[in-house]
Amino acid sequence: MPAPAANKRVKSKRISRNIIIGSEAYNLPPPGDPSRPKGIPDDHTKRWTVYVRQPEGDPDIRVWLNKVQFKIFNTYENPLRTCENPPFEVTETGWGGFSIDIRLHFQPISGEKAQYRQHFLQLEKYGDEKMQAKQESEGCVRSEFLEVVQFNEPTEALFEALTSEDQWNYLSMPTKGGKKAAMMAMGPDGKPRRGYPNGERSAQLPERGGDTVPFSQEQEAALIQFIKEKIGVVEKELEEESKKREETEGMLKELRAELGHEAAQQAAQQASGDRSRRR
Ligand code: SLL
Repeated sequence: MPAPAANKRVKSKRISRNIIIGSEAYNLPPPGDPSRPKGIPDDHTKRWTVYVRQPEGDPDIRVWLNKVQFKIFNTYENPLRTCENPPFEVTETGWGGFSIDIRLHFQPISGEKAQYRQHFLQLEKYGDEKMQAKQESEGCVRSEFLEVVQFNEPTEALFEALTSEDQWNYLSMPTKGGKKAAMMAMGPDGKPRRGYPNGERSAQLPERGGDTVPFSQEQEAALIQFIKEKIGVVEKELEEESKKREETEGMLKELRAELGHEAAQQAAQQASGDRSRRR
């Protein structure tokens, strides 16, 4: 078989990946405080980190993400910061929030141009009272957004990589949180059983979920079952209501026959009033 090409596209396929773009900010001890780190300008009140990372348990971000650039406020030294490897993050100190331009550079096999995202560096507490109380007690203000990156008609090479079992290998590396995440993502045979039963590759959900794998075929099937049951309940209620309606209409017909036109009209008005009040 020829190697998957980086210049041929797989028609009518689209694969998405999620990333988290966020920032965290902590208060610095005030100037003069012995615990304040040295060499920080006196007007800086916060230490912050801006980051791009993958949701826990997701397939390896490195399969498609090559490097990330963060364009921070231009009074900082070297304001265009480049991260060639994870963690894709920048840590600095400062006094004010600003908008950070983020460039996502894809792996060469993707044949994709860089994409841009923005993140506002939130340093001050925000949200309702409860949220602010939490930020206060933790001494940390975090602002995170889930972003989706879509690969529309990916190159053959990228499609191969995004549907490969290898993209889950990093989960079994003995890194922080890796082991547990790995166990959750794997089936009982230790393999993340993915793709179709006939062996054809796909970007479909893993068979089983876990703490760190929230979406799975198992969970999808349970949800479909739940919805089907609820549809059954609603259909039964509808049937009962239709039967009641038929009965009422039958009674109306009888009344019409018994009382003649005028009385029947009154009865009809009465009935329609009853119906609208019931709604
Ligand atoms: C703005 N929000 O958009 C303001 C500017 C800049 C914050 C905020 C220190 C920078 C440095 C710092 O925190 N600047 O030390 O270079 O106009």
